[in-house]
This record gives sequence, structure tokens and C-alpha cells, in this order.
Amino acid sequence: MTDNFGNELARRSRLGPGDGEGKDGGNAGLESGTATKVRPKTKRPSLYRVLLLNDDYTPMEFVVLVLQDVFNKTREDAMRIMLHVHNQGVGECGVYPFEVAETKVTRVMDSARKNQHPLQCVMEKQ
Ligand code: TYC
Repeated sequence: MTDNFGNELARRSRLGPGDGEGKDGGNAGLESGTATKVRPKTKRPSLYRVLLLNDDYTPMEFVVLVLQDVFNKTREDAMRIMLHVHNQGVGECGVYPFEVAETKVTRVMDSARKNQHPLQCVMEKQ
């Protein structure tokens, strides 16, 4: 299992009713007999793709620097992604939980505006 949820899924399956302590938390019938086992409710965050859009004016070097600074890409990966966007019109910079994606989009847009480039960055639910 390579994602972060493998351990969580395994933990949940180990804590099924009738297993281990049981759903009353190991307090088997000593008090009310009410099922009180608390299973901490964890939610997997929805993931969002952050995309860069091509335009005719933003310098290639600016896009490469943004990909390195905001998305922590190597120079080589940044160049590859920039050229993909340049040739295909749109490309993925990364996939993140909502607030992380939102912050990255804001950083890109703020930097583009400050430098008077028309570069556009958007996010979409995966
Ligand atoms: N098309 C731009 C140019 O020729 C480069 C560019 C690449 C712009 C990627 C935006 O997201 C972008 N200067």
C-alpha cells in the first residue's frame, strides 16, 4: 500500500464489531450494556488538482521559477511541466488537499499579478 490511507483502512478493519475489546471498549456489560465504543471518525480529505494554463506572454523562465518555488519541483521537472503546458494548453502542477491547493493557486496568481504576467492557475476537484 503506497498511500497514506493504507494504515487507516487496516486499523478500521481490525476494530470491527466483535473484535478485540468489542464495541463497548472493553467494558463488557459491566455498566449499562450500551454500546459506547468510540471509533474516531477520520475523513479522507478531498483532493484537488492544481493546473497551469498556457498564454502567449508569460515568459517560460517565470513559469519554471513558479513551479520550482510554489510546487517544489526540480528544475528538470519544472521545465518538463512548463513545456507540457506550452504545447498542450494546460498541465498539472500537483494534487493537494483543498486548503493547500488554494494557497498554491493564490501564491501563483499573486506572483503573476505582481510581475504583470497574465499567467492563470486554477484548481479542480479530482
Ligand atoms: N507560452 C508561453 C511563451 O511562449 C510560456 C508559458 C508556458 C506560459 C506555460 C504559461 O503556463 C504557461 N512564453
